[in-house]
Amino acid sequence: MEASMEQKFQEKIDNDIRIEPKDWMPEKYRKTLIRQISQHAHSEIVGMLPEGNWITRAPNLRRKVALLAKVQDEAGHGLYLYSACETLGIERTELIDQLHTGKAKYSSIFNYPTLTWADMGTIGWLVDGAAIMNQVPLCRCSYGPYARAMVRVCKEESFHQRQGYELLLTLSKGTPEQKEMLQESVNRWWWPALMMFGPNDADSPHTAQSMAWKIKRFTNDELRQRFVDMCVEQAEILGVSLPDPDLKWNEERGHYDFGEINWDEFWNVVRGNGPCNKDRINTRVKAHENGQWVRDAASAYAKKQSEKKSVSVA
Ligand code: FAQ
Repeated sequence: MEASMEQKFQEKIDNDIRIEPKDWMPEKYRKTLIRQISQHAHSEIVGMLPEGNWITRAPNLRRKVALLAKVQDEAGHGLYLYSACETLGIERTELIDQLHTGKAKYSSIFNYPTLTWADMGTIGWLVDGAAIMNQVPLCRCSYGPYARAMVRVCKEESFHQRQGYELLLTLSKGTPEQKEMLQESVNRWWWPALMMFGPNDADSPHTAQSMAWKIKRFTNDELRQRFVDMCVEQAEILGVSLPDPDLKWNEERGHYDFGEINWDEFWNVVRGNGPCNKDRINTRVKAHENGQWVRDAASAYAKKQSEKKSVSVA
């Protein structure tokens, strides 16, 4: 019985028919989606922190408004993604608890500090750039609610990427100090941005199955390569160098070769020992606790409204 259900399920996937919440799905498919979508949601929410840190220090009103809007957008992305995840039969409180207790991962990139104003541009260019490269294919993910959530997320991320690039372009035409700040920032963020795509395919335990289920449409290495190819040209326009002596065009492959990623650093950050892991989680937990009264007030209000409605219906 289970085997034939699984066969039909795979046939739907192979024919690009979306899986919806009430459809039968293998337990492992459901678990994989909960894992990926919740990690993605957590990344959006924790991802607000490095940039939120600079809102009060933006150099002018235009930059402040743009940064504020971007950080707000990330909160929105987290909310759509938590909602998509809840359609798989898990409560949001449980997901948040997994984040706060360190059971659930979030993207390694948000465990690095934002030390200068240029980091606001570099995050837009490289971090949002990597996020888009990874997320556009997710608009074609086999699970309907995730795929649909990603359409809006990608549109907003693409705006974020452009605001970051425009910020950097301004710095690139500025004073020698501004140019130096730009280069120093790119030097710090380049390698962590490449790590966002996850381990090399040979060391990625989930890629093969997620590709067969069309949750992922490209492997980690394929997307990382596309990202490198795209960035080289954009770096030239900015007049910055990318901190990799092995980066060079490979005529035969039709791609840029690049150096080996420091995987020890990656796993160290993923396991909780990066420069900001503890700070990020502590800040999240504190924000959650401080927001308890808002959740209580919203539930009390919703309860009152539904009581009023049931009285008027009776
Ligand atoms: N960081 O076998 P794989 C953003 C874990 S959103 C931490 O390759 P998979 C927006 C992985 O979870 C950025 N952990 O796994 C923004 C797994 O551990 P597990 C987030 C990582 O799932 C911009 C283990 O390693 N985007 O930036 C990382 O097939 C600016 C083995 O890995 C998404 O979440 C990592 N970088 O592929 C916000 C997109 N990489 O779960 C604010 C959706 C891997 O077994 C400002 N997610 N791991 O314990 C995906 O596409 C996939 O989940 C991958 C990983 C590609 C991230």
